[in-house]
Amino acid sequence: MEYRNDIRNVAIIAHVDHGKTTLVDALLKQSRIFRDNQRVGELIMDSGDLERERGITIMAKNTAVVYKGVTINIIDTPGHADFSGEVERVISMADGCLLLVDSVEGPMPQTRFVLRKALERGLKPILVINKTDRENARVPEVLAATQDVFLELATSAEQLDFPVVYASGKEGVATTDPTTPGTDISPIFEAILATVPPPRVESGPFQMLVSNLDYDSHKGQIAIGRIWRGEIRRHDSVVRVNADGSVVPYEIAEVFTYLGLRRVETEQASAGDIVAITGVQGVSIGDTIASPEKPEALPRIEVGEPTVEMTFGVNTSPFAGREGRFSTTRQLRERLYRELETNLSLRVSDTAGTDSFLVKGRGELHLAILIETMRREGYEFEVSRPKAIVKTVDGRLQEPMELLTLDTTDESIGVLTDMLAKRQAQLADMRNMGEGKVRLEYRIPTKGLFGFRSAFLTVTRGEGVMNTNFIGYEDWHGDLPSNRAGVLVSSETGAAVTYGLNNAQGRGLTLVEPNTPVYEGMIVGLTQRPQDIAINVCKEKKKTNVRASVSDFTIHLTPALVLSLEQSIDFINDDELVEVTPQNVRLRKKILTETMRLRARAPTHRMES
Ligand SMILES: Nc1nc2c(ncn2[C@@H]2O[C@H](COP(=O)(O)OP(=O)(O)OP(=O)(O)O)[C@@H](O)[C@H]2O)c(=O)[nH]1
Ligand SMILES: [Mg+2]
Repeated sequence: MEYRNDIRNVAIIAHVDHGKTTLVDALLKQSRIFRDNQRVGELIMDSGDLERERGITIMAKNTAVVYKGVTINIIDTPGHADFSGEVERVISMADGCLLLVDSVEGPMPQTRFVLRKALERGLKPILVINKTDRENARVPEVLAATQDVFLELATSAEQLDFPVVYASGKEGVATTDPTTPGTDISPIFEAILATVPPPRVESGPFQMLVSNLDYDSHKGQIAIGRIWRGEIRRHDSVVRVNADGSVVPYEIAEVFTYLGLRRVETEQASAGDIVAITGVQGVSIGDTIASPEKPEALPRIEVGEPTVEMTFGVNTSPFAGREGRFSTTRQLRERLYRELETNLSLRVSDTAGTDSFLVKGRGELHLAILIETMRREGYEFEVSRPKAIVKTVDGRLQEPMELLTLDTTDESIGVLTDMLAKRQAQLADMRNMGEGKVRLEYRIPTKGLFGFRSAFLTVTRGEGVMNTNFIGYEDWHGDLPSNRAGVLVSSETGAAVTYGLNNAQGRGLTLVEPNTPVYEGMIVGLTQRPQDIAINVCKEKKKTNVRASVSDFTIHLTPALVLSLEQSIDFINDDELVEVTPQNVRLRKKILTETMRLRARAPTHRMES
């Protein structure tokens, strides 16, 4: 067997926020692939709009640097558990990984998840204790705790023999000796060269697994992946091997490899290279592209099952068709099914109702990001309340469970314990993290998590950090009563006015500002009462001939409460919907008129025969 010493393929994996993308910045900047005067900024790989706005990585991406004549292909992955499918999607391109662990937080549930995936795949790990510049870094404890995780997950003694690098991605320094501060990031490069095995080269007819897709308006679809066997040149004839073994022929247009943030056209690429190729259309992630001489499919990429579902439907609100560019069933359907080509842990299916689709994902954030992306593309539609995906195993109803990790302060424990008991959570672990900080771990049904995030942030005044990880299915824990109070529902269609909103504020908090167009059945506020209240927020003060008293002129409205898209999705009940358009996110009752709602609620009369 031959090896290519001019290449290393390495994935960067970690729990959310442990500094993966920042470390990639340092690797890119210090490998001198940018011109000296080029401004490159921060979190360079987080190039998506939503990634920049939220400061999180959503999609795995690759880049490459050259160090001592060796091309190092670097794959940055997301750390948020909802995007675990991305890690599973790209990890097969690598032969080794950098496992980052925050020197204060230590190993977290997602650290364990991604390390398990990497070890199962046989990746050679390098442990990076990161953010060592942090004030209360606990390097020795974090190292010991991470070693325990390795002990638990390693499948061979060899996997326990990993190098450790201490780094601050932010300061761009690393060292292998914790007592000697680093001066640059080169110890990471050196560890990669020494530890990550060079790719094995299999000679024979071309074969590559598509791990990512891109699109170029001139070149069409771009398939990205690692070549496993043989080589490829432009104008080569290839076939796409489908899941059923059938093949579709293509001619390769161009072949690119990576350098920094650019794709560089190349004459020829071979086994071990990560390439982007054009000329193949209609490809999905997981497809194999191979030489027609030997059209064998590589094992498809397996990703974890979705746990949360919601329906996406055509917008049925009275304002439908006003704000979106794409609003028909056909457009919605086409867009959702297209998403499946790249979003591997997503599932879409038709429903009995012809105007809506069932969409399943790995968590609320996974689905919320899809909704936000679609609305920015100009789609308008409505979505239902998320539900945990239940299944029947051996005749027993089962539901998904999560490990919930909360980092908070001592004072919040009491309130959180009460809140979580109502959501069927069980305390699994409680650790004192020093200085009044605690880490709580709960086992909780996925359904119990809906609406919890915003409640948790309120309780901890935005200071708490919460993480969830899917741990498996368990027997159904019983129904959960809705713990939300009623809402204020507009009884009219028109524009909300100060007078009407002021009345509404007598009953609760309002969600709309004066002059906002509202419709009958739209949710315009929240109450403390258990029941919904229909209210006319368009109501003007009666005009009288009598001069108004001074107080009438000076109505001071409390500013409307603005719910984000995720909060809106979290907030609604089963009889409600979120209407999403490029300009607005509105909440509404499914049934718009109060009479019809009351009729639907009333016990149905049995027909006497
Ligand atoms: N003190 C300190 N902060 C860091 C360091 N590296 C990253 N950060 C900060 O940690 C936060 C998260 O950094 P990212 O690089 O986006 O983390 P990530 O692991 O890529 O996050 P996800 O991709 O969303 O999982 C940012 O606010 C960074 O500025 C470091 O070495 N030291
Ligand atoms: Mg990142």
